[in-house]
Amino acid sequence: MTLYWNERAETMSRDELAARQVERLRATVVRARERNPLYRDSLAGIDPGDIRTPEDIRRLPFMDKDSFRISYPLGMLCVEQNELREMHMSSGSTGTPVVMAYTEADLNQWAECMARCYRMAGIDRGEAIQITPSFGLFNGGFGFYHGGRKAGLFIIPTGSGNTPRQIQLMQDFKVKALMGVVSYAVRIKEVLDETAADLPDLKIGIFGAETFSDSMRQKIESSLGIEAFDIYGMTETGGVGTTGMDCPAHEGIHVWEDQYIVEIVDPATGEPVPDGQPGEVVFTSLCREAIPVIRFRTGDLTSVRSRGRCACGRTSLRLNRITGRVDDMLIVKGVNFFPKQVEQALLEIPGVLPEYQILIEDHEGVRDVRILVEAEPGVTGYMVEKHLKERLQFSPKGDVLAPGSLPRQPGKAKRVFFKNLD
Ligand code: DLL
Repeated sequence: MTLYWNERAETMSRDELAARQVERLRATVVRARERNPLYRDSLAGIDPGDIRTPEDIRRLPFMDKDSFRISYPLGMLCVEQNELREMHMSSGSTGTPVVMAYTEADLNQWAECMARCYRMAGIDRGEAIQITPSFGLFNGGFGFYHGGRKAGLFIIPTGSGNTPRQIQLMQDFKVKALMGVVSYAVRIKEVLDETAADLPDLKIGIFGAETFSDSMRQKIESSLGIEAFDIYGMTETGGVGTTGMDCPAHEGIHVWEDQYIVEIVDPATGEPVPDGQPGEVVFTSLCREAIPVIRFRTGDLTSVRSRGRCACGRTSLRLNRITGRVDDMLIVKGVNFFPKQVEQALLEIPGVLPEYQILIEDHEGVRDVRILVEAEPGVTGYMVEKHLKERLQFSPKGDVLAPGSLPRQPGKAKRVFFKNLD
């Protein structure tokens, strides 16, 4: 098996990549402006000829989730509706849906990105994969599916739910690789323990849709006996895998830069931040037809890890794994932190299990944090409080619960809850 799905695209020199980006960016701007009134307005006054380097993208205005929401359902379309072949949708935090629609070429572009991810993880033609995200409006199930078809994989499309049966199928069909949202990997391990089923002979897990700490990743890897890859993507860029994944070197997420331009900007000012500095991720699609995005502010936070050639040979820029979302940051008694930091610290404590909730309690304007966490016998609230205080520089209360006490949710896990005690 070769290491690459598309060796030329994945290993081209950065100069060649930049030239391709400029050419595709110009074409995207011209098309969007010609075909959609919203883009005609927002891109008025932009001369595509002024785009000479990828950095010239800074001349273009930003868009964000609201751009999708106010144009619900298909106000951002740049093709005729009869050219559409599929749609996906995420409800988002406000409940106003974000819709992504696909032409045949868009589905092919998505499949191409996903096929690169599969090959990068070491999955070859004919090998069995099990797809556990739901098949429906959420892009997860179908994204893994389209890519699996293109890459010639044997697809077990279980979708979500019925974990004991999922485990049985992994065994019966000799599944090599498991696809899912991060918290589902934890659920599989729990059900394996509850039912005393044999550990399936999995080799690879591809997980995403939620931030996960390094300690969570290690726990998943050791409990399922797999190598875990971090796959990134979102409805607005076209779904899971469109924006990249980490490679076997696990030195950051490779962005498919011939398909997307990525920028990291200061969330407050929108100005670019230097490599290595944290900021908000912004994507521009270069090859999408139905709904291209131009400088889409994702709300996700991370930094550029490297623009150098990776040990795997790929030349694309690498992002550090996602820290959280701009609106996920919690401030308690003057200390800022992200849920991922709490997860990392919790899972460093021996005997603590990967199910937890962060409860923010407001009492007469004062905020306290209570951490509810499942753990094996022997772990005490004091142990949790002491470790979190050392690692996080503030003092949450720690409530240790028996395994299985916290509710399990299908899909993305909700970890943070707010409670007003007044
Ligand atoms: O969650 C796509 C996906 C499905 C990715 C399955 C990976 C696996 P949305 O529902 O639109 O799409 O949510 C996108 O989820 O902006 C991030 O905040 C978060 N997210 C996605 N992947 C990761 C990741 C899918 N690997 C939003 N690490 C994004 C951290 C992630 N956060």
